[in-house]
Amino acid sequence: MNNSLKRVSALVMGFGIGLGAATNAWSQSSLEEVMKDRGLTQKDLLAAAKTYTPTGGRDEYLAFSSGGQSGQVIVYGIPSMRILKYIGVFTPEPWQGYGFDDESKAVLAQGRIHGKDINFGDTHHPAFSETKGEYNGRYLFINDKANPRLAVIDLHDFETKQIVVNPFMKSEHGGAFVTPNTEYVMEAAQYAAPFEDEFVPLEEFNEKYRGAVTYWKFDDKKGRLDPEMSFTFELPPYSQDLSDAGKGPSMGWGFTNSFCSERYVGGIERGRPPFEAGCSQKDTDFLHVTNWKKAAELVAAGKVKKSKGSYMIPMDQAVKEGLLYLIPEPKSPHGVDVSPDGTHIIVSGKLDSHAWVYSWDKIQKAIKNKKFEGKDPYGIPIIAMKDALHTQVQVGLGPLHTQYDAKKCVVYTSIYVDSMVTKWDYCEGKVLDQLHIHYNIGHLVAMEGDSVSPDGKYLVSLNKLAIDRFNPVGPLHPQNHQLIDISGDKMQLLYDMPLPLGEPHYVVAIKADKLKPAVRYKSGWNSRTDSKSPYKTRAGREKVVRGEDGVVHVYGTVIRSHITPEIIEVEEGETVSIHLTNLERAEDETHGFALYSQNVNLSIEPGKTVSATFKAERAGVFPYYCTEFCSALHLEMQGYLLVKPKGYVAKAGKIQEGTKYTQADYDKQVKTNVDTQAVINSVVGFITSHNYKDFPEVVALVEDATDQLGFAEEAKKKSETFASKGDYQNATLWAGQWWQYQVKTADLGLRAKTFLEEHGAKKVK
Ligand code: K7E
Ligand code: CUA
Repeated sequence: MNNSLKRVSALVMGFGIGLGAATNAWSQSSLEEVMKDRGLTQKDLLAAAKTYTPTGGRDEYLAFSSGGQSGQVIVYGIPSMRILKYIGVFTPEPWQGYGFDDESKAVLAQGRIHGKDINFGDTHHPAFSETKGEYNGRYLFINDKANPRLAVIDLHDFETKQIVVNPFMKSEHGGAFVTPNTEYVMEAAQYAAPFEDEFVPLEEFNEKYRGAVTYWKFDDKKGRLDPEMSFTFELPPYSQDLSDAGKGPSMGWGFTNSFCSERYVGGIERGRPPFEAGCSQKDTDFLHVTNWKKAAELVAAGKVKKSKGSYMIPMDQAVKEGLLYLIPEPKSPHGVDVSPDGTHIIVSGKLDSHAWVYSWDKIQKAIKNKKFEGKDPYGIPIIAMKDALHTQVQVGLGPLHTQYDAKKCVVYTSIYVDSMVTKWDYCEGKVLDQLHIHYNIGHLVAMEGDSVSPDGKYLVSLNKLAIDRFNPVGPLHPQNHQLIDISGDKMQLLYDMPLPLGEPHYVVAIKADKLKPAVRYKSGWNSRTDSKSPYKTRAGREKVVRGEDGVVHVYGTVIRSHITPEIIEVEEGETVSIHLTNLERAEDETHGFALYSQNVNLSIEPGKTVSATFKAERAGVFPYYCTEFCSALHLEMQGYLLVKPKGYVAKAGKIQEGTKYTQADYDKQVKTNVDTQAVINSVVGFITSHNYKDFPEVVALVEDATDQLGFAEEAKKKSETFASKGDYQNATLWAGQWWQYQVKTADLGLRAKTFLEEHGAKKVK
């Protein structure tokens, strides 16, 4: 290797020297010694072998966890339990620039309520989009319990695209649950409240406070929920809880729990018994059965009126049209889970030690024969428990949620009070196995557990308390997600994963190979609207425009290792809108942009265009820089926003050069550049003599390298022009820039070469 190649390689290939020594130290200890040192058993080793993923390895499943109060979604791999991403949803997330760039601010602004920004969400239930009941890997939905909202995340880039606010509810819980072809996303209210946005006294609770379930129409082509075509069922004020959509024979129907059909209103400070006493008096609550298919037909036929801009089906209309029924269910229920084949529905009551299995066949017969045991105070027909129930099974104290296995009839129910998972057979009605977890399990998730064909294999237990499982970190403990192997007859606990970001309620897990996320955007892309940004800027077309809107628009670009423009001048009081396009095509070459004291912090992934608009209220000097360590000259990726006082008159003179250069400096730089070019040529020779066009990753790198080489050529011309005029100051500086572009070309070229070598590229003639 010649000297300049070494220099370039050292510069561009990073700083990883001396790994060999560490490897040797490892190999000195035997497995037995490590086991002894760390006090590991054979069982531990087996568990480790089932979860350990060697460097570069991939997971079989990806889990999408609610981030609880963080208002985010957490993505991790199964079985490794390694966290891969936090997706900003209802909450600003600085690293992704979410809630900082204008484009994502517009998404968060969709979630405003009565004009107020709400910068958190109490996320509970994520759900995948489905085709014929199978996860299709295209979208993820998640709800916000505190401020009744739903969000749409596109799994093409793992970004939040839309937030909708429920026009009727004041809180919700039973969302997001998806119908088998993602026709609708269910969202059910939790705490009853008046539909109007005005004061209604609690004395009018029974008459004016209402529950509801909304079926949000999903427009599959646009990838967005369509509020115009969505409809809501008015429901009694029973504190609706979770929902699930029917499938197979129960396709077209939805199921929603309730936990306070007593309609009790507390007021402990007024001497009234509290909510908890009044809401747990009756032995049963009501499962609500709604017919969304028929409701959609009524909407299409123009038979449903709109209220607050959205379709609303009043209870009397729902009853008259046969769209709404009630069935008694175990006291204070929580989960309602429809079986993969759609024939059974399992409901667990927190205050009942049984899980109740309903038969859809029986429910349907009762509806068909109009066999009801009576009506509730709102005139809704009630199907008798005996006319709907298949069986009841004693599963443990405080059963909550149920997941279905790949094996027929086998289910897993979370047992909150007893801190365990019960595996049981809902066809035969018998318990098969029980496993203690740590501690107080809430939801649990099996692989593809909500689809029509669950995979089984692993179960994750989402525990409410961690207590003594991890190193103490103060009174607020992390959450504990425990991985359980369910492939055999006996459940086996494999691994504890601490999750320190809000209280996740539910997780959904999908086969990793169903996801096909992009590695870059189309050039100049607004990722939030999924369209070309009007601010897209190409290399060499950077400009500053004082627009008719009175705003100073900066059309800029970022690429290793400079931001263009590097100097922005505005006047005090002007509004500035900085639009930056990342010109990179190479994988993982994200640039950041942070600006002093203006709360501007952007993430610009390859191809993306983002904007930041702010008022330059005060005169001053505001440095900006790239926040991602993107290249050896990352620290030099910087610039200045100069906010001049009103009426400022520039002093004569120019920028003083800190260092002076001579012809000798110029000649030295040119020599380096000529050597570097030889290296580049040899790398290019290697690439073009192989079938690199068969590797899209390499094609992208080559495109970027070609761009950089083009820039090098331009800088070279400039340096030569200055040299010919004897201006060695500028000649040397431009020769330096010429070399910078060469280094980036070489970096990309070497990355491409390594990729080809590692992926067995073939030589072509
Ligand atoms: Cu916490 Cu599904 Cu909101 Cu149960 S929910 S635990
Ligand atoms: Cu771009 Cu650091």
